[in-house]
Amino acid sequence: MIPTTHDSLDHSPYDLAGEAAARLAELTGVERHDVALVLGSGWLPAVDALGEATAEIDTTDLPGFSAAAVAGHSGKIRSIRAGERNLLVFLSRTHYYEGKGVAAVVHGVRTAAAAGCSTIVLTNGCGGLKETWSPGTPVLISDHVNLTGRSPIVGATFVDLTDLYSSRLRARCREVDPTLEEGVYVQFPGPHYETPAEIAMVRAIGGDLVGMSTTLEAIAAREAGMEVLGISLVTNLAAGITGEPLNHEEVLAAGRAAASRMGELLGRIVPTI
Ligand code: 8IG
Repeated sequence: MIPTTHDSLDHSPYDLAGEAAARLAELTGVERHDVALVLGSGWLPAVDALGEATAEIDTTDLPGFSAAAVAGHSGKIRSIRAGERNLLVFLSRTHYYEGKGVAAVVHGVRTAAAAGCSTIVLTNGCGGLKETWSPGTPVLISDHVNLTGRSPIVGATFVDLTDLYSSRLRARCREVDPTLEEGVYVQFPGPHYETPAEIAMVRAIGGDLVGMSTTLEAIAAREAGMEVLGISLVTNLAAGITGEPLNHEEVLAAGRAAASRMGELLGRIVPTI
C-alpha cells in the first residue's frame, strides 16, 4: 500500500519509487531509461511503431504497484530500444477514480523519474469541445485545469507550473506534424462523464478537452524535474454537443481507428526528444 502522507521518512513515495526503479533495472536488464511514455485510451495499438521491445514486465512485479482492477489483467511496462534511447512505456495507468489515492496515480511517473527518465510523454483519450475535432484527432495539451482538487505533492513543496507542458516539445511536435492543434485539458475526477452544464462550465473557464487523467501525473513529473509532453486523442465530442449520449464502445472504436496515425506520430516524435 502506498502511503498517502510522508508519515514515515524511511518509506516515502519517493523511496518506494526508487525501489521500484531498482527492481525495474534488474527485471529489464536496462540500467537507465531516458524517455517515459504513458499510454491512454486508444493509444495502445500505437506502441508497436516505437521500436522493438527489449523486455516487458508486469507492474505488479515492482514495489508499490497494486494489482489491476480486472482479474487476469495486470498492467504492463515495456522497455523499448529506440535508436540511442531507452524508452519506458507504461501500457496502462492508475486512474484517480479507482480510489487508490493520488500517490498510487503518480507512482509510475515517480518510478520513471527514479529510473533516469528526464522526459515524459503523457497520452490520453478524452472528450473534445471543438466540433472541428472529429473523433480520432490528436491534440497537443498546452495547459491544464485540475478539477480533482488534489495534488500528488504532500507538504510545503511549491512547484512552478508556468510551462508545465513544455512549449519546446510542443514546437517539436508541430515541426513533425504542422496540422497539430493545441488545447487546454480539464481533468474531472470521473468515472462518470460530464453533464452538458459541466461542459458549458469547461468552455467558460477556457477548457478545450475533458478527461479523467494526466494532470496529477504532469504535476508529479514537474516536481521530479521532468520535461512533460501531453497529447490527447479526442475520441468523442464532449457531453451535450452532438445531442447523443456518450458511449464507451464508440470511444474505444475511435481509438482503434486512429491507432495508425497515433503510431506514426509517436514514432516520429519520440526519437527527436
Ligand atoms: I475517452 O468525454 C474519454 N474520456 N471526463 N469526458 C471525460 N473523460 C473522457 C471523455 C469525456 N472521453
